[in-house]
Amino acid sequence: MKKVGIVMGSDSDLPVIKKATDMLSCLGIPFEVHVYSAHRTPQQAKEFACSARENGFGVIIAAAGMAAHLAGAIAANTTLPVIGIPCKSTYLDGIDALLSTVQMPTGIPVATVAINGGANAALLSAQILAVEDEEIRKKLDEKRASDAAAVLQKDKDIVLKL
Ligand code: RP5
Repeated sequence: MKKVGIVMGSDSDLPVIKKATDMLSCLGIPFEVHVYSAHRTPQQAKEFACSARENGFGVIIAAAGMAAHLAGAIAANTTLPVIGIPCKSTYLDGIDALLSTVQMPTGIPVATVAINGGANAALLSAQILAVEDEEIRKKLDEKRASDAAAVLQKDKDIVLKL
């Protein structure tokens, strides 16, 4: 099974990444996590991206806040799909990172999830791997069914309560 590569710009992004690793663990998908910054350690970020395919990764998640260039910098150095997570930092409520991540110029796409959207980044990475992996597809189908059952139970509960 291909691995998911997860890169965060700073260890201060870890709470967002934890949502992604928890989801991937639930789905039984292997992953590897690194701290590489597009600004502070650009060489390491580039080397990770350049070697990601030969190192067994099928998709990369990149999380960063503020002037968030990490996902774009990773995407510039690989043709693997890259999912960007804009992280909310102290100022501007994460809008800065959202716009920096989503507004990629033509030619180097980054699939951007919501601000702090770690869980959805993991689910999207799983869906990408599921194109070629039946085992992951089944797990995603099971998860959709159990999520729907949980909502239907909430509906029953609220009808009884109110
Ligand atoms: C970004 O700057 C990181 O991804 C982080 O979200 C933000 C702040 O980094 P620290 O100052 O907390 O290391 O590069």
